[in-house]
Amino acid sequence: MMNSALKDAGLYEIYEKVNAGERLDAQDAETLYSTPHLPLLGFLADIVRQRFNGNKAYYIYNQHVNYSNVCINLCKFCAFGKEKGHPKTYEMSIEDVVQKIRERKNEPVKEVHVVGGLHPDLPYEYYIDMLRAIREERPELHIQAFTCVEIAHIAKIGGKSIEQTLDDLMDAGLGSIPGGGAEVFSPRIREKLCPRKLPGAQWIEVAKTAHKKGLKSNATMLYGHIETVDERIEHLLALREAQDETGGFMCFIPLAFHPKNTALDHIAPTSGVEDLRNIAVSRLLLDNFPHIKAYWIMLGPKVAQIALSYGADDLDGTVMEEKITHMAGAETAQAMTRKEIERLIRQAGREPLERDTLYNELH
Ligand code: V47
Repeated sequence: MMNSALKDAGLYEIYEKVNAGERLDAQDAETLYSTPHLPLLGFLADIVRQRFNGNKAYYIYNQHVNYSNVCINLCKFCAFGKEKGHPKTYEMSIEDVVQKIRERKNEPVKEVHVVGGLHPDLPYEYYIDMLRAIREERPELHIQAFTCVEIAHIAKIGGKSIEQTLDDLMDAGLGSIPGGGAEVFSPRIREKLCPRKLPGAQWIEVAKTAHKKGLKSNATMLYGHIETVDERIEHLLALREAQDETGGFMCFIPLAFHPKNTALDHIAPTSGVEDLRNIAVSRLLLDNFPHIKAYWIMLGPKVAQIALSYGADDLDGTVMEEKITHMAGAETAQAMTRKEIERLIRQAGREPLERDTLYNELH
């Protein structure tokens, strides 16, 4: 039955490769991005998911802190970053950040995810001292902070190399690096949407430099704006190549573009089919990434739950106070309880497992 359905859909050769654990190429990715047979795509991605993660689906008890929205990059897809002097900007002092951590000290938070805009004049020490202060307030917390783009910016502000900056940040308590800022690596997209942002090749260099120091990181791709399928495939293949070299990526997160309040608000939001397709193709192409995250904040809990049958094995977490997607019109809640997350996972037929940032199982 399944064989003939795969043959009729022109997906049988890819199925054979997936079954044999053979690597898919750009041509296969084109086929997967264009097939109308979504359930078959899910079937294929599920083979790889299961190989990596069996019946488990992960979540984390985490907290987000966005220290400032002042930004010199002003990317067209972003509703969060604002130019210095704009009436809607804010900037948290280190004490404000510590206060956010303190507020949840009675909760079993395992990770704090700290990111912000590229602030023109916060000094190098601000970032170092912030990590130290968080560590002092709650030493057991894993600090996942500063995207590769922020790290390059912090290095520039401090007049230091990426290596030295990473050493200083690690010394102050940096535990891992989140996957943001990757967007789409294509120079065409960067030129059109985020010309001031760190070029894709340099984003990868920062990640690889971190990996070589033993620091793990995540990777993302922002899809559903003006990127072509080929640009998505190039992005995924560049990440796969970097991962072959270092093995330092933990997780890949396809991020669904939210157009509201951005300079691209004429673009329609992504559809459920596109969301599931991006999860599935990433799972199939990134055969060296242990985890694929369906970030419920951006997908909505319903699509994120279905994504667990399309290659994803992680829903992210409790989050709390998310700003980047909500500024861009997300209608999801800003937090989910453990119980709600576990229910979504169980109903998808998976075993919910609370994890720490490095995917150690906690229960
Ligand atoms: O880099 C900005 C994206 C990213 C919009 O590593 C937008 O586990 C959609 O990377 N619509 C930041 N997306 C968030 C991020 C992330 C989130 C959760 C977990 C992890 C992880 C990483 O958000 C930015 C950018 O690509 N973004 N604006 C928007 N309007």
